[in-house]
Amino acid sequence: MNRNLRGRKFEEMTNCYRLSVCWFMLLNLCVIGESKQRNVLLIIADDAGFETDVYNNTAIRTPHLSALARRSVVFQNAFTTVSSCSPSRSAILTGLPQHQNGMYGLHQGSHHFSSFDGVQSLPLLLGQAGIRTGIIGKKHVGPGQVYPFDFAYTEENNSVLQVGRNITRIKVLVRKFLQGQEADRPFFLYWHGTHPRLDPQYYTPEQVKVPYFIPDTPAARADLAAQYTTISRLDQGIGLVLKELREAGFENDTLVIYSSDNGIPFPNGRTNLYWSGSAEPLLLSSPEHQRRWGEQTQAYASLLDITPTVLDWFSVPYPSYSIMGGPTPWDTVFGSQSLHEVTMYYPMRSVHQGPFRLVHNLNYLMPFPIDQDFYVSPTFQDLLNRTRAGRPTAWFKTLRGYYYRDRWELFDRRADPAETRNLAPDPAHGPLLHRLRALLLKWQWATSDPWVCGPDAVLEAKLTPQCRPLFNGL
Ligand SMILES: [Ca+2]
Repeated sequence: MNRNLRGRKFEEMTNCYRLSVCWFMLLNLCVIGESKQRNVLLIIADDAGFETDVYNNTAIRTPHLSALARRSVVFQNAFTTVSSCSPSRSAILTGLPQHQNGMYGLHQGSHHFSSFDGVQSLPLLLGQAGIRTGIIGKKHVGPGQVYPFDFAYTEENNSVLQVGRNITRIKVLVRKFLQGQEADRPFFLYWHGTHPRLDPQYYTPEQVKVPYFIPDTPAARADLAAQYTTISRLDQGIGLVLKELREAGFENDTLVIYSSDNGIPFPNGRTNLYWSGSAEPLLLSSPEHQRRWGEQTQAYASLLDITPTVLDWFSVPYPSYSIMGGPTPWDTVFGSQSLHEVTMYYPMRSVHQGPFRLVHNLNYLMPFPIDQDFYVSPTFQDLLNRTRAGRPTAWFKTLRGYYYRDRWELFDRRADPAETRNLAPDPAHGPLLHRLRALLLKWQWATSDPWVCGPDAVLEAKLTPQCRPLFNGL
């Protein structure tokens, strides 16, 4: 693999976003624009992680994901920029981090966040290029004019349980979409499966594998068993959807992408920018690159790269945002989170380069917030009860340590894969800290991050944008 691809200048990267990179470039896969019809099926799971045999978890059976993996390049280092549903989905569908597209938090209900009106999303650009667009399942982003789809069965016009969870119904909707295809018109179909926790439990708590960041307790094991069941249902859905694609004759001209929006809904997972909250499964199945099928790649991928990858597949030009960032090293991904629910203001920025992860917790003096769904989960309730009673938690952190974080957290995942030892205060790591801080800051400026000066200065954007000091002791 060409290690310089992520560092190449935009002018040299015919057709790739300056901010991110399309995966064809990253993997040295050549995509040549021609008259052959190409389609895309984008499958984004909800809160799914590595609970699949594709990623060597032998406690769960996901035969359809495994079959897809045999026709895919399997990414070992893929990351979301933000560990929250709507912000992540907006980033996936625009190629812009949440602070740049405006979707700072959840879209639905009282949270009410939306992308900026001028954002040119993937479905908008594809629609303008004459490509038929479809969405099935939870949409969770807005406003409507920024994310238009020709064919839409979402929570906006249906029961989300029917279009997001009922896999038989989803199969019928995929069939309906494919039967509506005009000859020679390409399509982009986006399927978003939805949440867990309502399914019968096919797995026992004893069967599950407990990752390092989850307490090994009966409560957490039961929750994990439910997560496995959800993934199994998703896997069945993937089997049905891919069968529809095959039977409609589109298997050999459709790029299939599978990933998830954010970390799994467990402590240190969703809403966190640690590895456990931001690492994602990623399968890229191109019918035109069969020699790469089954390959495992260590290349770093950001879910921001989905938009340029899909645009490249269709040979559709990129929007020319004046706010685009600069070239990114091939082994580097960035993270940016501001809120989840409207009350959960806890801005974080991160950079992950090779084995190193740096997290900047801007509001580190306040406790890390907990979301409503996670709060009522048996895993978290058990953690609270055990902590209050002074009983062992079987967790790798204390609640206090989870709530109160250092402003800068620097981890070396080679020596410390669980990210438990903060190296930022260690003078021996001073040069590394300095370098990663500079890299992160550069990305924030390049992507017009309104939070770029926090928490010790104010961004004064008039004339020459600059940080003006607050002298607040930070
Ligand atoms: Ca989610």
